Amino acid sequence: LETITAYKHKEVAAKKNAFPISLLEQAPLFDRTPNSLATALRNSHTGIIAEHKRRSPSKSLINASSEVQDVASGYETAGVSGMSVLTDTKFFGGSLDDLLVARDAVKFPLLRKEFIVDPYQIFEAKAYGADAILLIAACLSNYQLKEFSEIAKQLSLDVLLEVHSKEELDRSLLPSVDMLGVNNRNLKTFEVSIEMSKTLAVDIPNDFVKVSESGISSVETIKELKPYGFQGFLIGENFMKTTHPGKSASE
Ligand code: IGP
Repeated sequence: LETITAYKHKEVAAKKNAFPISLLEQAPLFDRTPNSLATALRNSHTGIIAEHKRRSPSKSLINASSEVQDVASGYETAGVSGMSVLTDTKFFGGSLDDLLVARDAVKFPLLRKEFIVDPYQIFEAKAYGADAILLIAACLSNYQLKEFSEIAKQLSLDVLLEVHSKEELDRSLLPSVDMLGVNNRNLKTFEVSIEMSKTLAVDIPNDFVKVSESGISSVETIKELKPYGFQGFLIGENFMKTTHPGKSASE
């Protein structure tokens, strides 16, 4: 995780020079009215956020052949609540262009899945058509969590804040956060356990939409997690490893 965040700081520094925030604010999509992911999850019975993920540090190649517009339309047709688009290139093989292509293809809520370490990336999310951003507690200080989530709210973006421990959860219960995500995958060891969601669920107040992330591979797992108050389920690999991710999401 330290490797990734250090890389992200460098990436952002280079982009800021080439393309300052003042230019991002002029992007046509910057004035678009977002479609709330939190609201979509609250109003849904299934609550699936389906992810576009080509590869990952833990699994290397997942899907090299699907086109992002087909994946996005497939997910939307399948009736999931929203889509997560990985925009990191170096570790996950995604891009901001993927987000733009998905935005052009669908109307449902899109989450920018990125390691956000600088407010610049929140403005980027907005300029490329996202409705929500991910913030990862493990990458950010208390001050940053508050500052970054407030910036997102000013831009009318929903915030999904990801935690992996009680300590991270305790410093994440902020009024500017809409959804709290429990990552079942430990970002340091890549170990996956659904028990993580169950353990932390009891300490998440009901005013947050609870999202369980990673390692979800069956309807049984979703049924198991619902009694703990989860309304959102972030699923990537299980759909992306198939030839038609959208078709898998509808089954
Ligand atoms: C999806 P999975 O096991 O269904 O492919 O997981 C998603 O939760 C995972 O990609 C993820 C992630 C992240 C990726 C969760 N948090 C933070 C990158 C950064």
